[in-house]
Amino acid sequence: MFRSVSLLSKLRSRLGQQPSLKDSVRWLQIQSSSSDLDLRSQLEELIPEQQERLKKIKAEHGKVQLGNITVDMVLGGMRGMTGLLWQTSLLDPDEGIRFRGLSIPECQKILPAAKPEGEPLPEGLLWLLLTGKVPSKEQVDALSKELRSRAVVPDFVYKAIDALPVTSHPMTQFATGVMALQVQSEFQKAYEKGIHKSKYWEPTYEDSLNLIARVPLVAAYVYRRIYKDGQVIPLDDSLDYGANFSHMLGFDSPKMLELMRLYVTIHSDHEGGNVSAHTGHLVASALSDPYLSFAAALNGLAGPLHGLANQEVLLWIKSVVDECGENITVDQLKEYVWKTLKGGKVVPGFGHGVLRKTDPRYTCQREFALKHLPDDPLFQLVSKLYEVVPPILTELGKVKNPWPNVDAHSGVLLNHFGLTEARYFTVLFGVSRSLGICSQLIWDRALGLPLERPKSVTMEWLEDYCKKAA
Ligand code: NMX
Ligand code: MLT
Repeated sequence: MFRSVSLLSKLRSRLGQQPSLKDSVRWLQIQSSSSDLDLRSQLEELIPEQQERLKKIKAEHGKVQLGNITVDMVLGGMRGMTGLLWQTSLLDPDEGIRFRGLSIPECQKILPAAKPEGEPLPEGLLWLLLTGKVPSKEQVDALSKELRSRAVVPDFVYKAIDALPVTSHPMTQFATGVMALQVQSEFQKAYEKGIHKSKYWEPTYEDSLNLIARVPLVAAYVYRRIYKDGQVIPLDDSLDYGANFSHMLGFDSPKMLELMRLYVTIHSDHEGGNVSAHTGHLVASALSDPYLSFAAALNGLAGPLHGLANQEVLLWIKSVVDECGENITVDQLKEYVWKTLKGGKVVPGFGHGVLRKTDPRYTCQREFALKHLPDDPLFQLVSKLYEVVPPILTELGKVKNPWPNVDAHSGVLLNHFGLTEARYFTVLFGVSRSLGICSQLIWDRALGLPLERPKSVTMEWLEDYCKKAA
């Protein structure tokens, strides 16, 4: 199966010039052949072969060099330093993310949807991330049902959130809820009972699926608590994962349900080095259970250079409108961007640690907007920013990627459908990221990946080393 995805990459280049053949052959290569509807039993089959694969890589290629570490890398946030194994997705600087080899447009085409030509169902993406296979609609429906049956949140979780002032940041309330969910960790219980290390992945799987199933309830509780007088909307047993999340937040329009399916799918995973994924993986490497690991990841996501940027973008766009009105001219917009930069601030939603072109997650959200809300004034402002900001960031001379990232677009879509509270946006990102981080955590335990512990050095060490090396 994993071989079929790598075969797919080879096929991709060979079939590049034959668009009519291309899609059907890809489809055949990666579609799940099994009719088994149970995700866990699929993993049981896959794990032994992947363990062998990793053993072989270690034995045959363990000493192969993957690059040189420079002082710039050590001082520059480890950019460009290959240092992690992350199976669920891979990021290309120019092309953007691929989930198990599939780009976002491919996922939109191939993954099962709720309706014809609709956006992918996040459960299908979860299946793909975990197994590397494209599930059938029946498999996705079975997973939807399983997630609904796991979506039970004990009252003490809500009480833990209620102990915080209602004015606390939504991410603080959300992470607190996730920490309270930890009380039910199967991994912790199993570890206390002395589980054999070869079985670690099993309670990790249970925790992960429970966590993924439960975080929308916790997130929706936080939203309704802060913005809707605490009037909670229960899960609807007839809805899929993304639609249910939107429903529990209080948004039931068919377009918003589609947006939420797309949103949860595209924010789920962005290879392993981003702050939230890396934090989750690092904390889990100490055998902390998925709840502890994911709560840590959320705290990284809550930083303004990472996930909180989606909040910052809408607040910034609204401040532009407040100051200059909706019909702002290009010259006024340029002036506003320069004012932001001269104030020692970043332009939120632009730039990236790895990407060097427009983020395909931005592009697919733009396509959604063109289809569903082309006349929205804030969407039109976002489109103007696409023209105005990159040349200015390029002119600065130091910005490595002047193009927009995922966060440049998401806020205006949510705002259009009535989810206007920018401070809440990062919680949505967090719910989605549970899919990617937890999928990889299951594989971390299945593959027996070790404690993460890189070497650090001091400035004295660096000076001394470089003197000797000169
Ligand atoms: N506005 C102003 N300055 C920027 C921007 C921007 N959008 N992007 C990069 N720079 C600056 C950066 O602050 C740094 O300045 P200095 O040397 O004075 O510290 C310089 O350009 C070089 O940075 P890069 O190497 O291009 O970017 P880096 O990899 O360090 O950081 C980000 C990547 C994403 C943190 C950065 O581009 C940024 O701050 N963007 C705005 C915040 C944002 O949108 N974050 C969301 C990223 C996506 N996500 O969801 O996580
Ligand atoms: C993400 O989705 O995690 C962000 O784009 C940041 C990153 O990849 O570094």
